[in-house]
Amino acid sequence: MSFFNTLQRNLLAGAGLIALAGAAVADAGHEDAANIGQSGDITHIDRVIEVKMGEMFFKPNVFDITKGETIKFVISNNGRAVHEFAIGTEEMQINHEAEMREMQKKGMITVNKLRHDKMRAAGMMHVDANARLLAPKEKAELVWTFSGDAPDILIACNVPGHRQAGMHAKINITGAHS
Ligand SMILES: [Cu+2]
Repeated sequence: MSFFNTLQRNLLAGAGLIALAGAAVADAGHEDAANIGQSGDITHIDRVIEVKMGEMFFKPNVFDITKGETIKFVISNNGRAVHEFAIGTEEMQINHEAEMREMQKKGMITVNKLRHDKMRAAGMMHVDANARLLAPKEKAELVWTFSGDAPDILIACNVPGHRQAGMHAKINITGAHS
């Protein structure tokens, strides 16, 4: 299963399919199927966190989360380059970066533009339950329930080179949500 699921945005509007996409993503890390949680229910949000992206950072870059909490991330790309906000294990981030490199090679992603037309043509629409890829000045939301038990979840930008340049953020999951 590819980290990039190819479900169309309109299909993802169905709640059942959101859950499906979340499961597919969790399976992306091969046999051990790291559990990183799932797409959250937008009618049961515990907390809203605003995140700014730029070269090469997330602000904030540490997220203290209670296990089971549903967070709505409101993500802005205030930078000049394309940036991504992706929740995943180290292994998932590495796999994702490899696919992103492919997309870059095929011209779907340039330094500062997203070519949705090319992604669509290749069947690689970048619609993942656990990630948002944003062109400069774009904004997006991502609702996630941190119910998983994978010990090494982080947030990273997998535009090739960005994570290595420091574009990653720590997620500390503690306790249990009441
Ligand atoms: Cu980036």
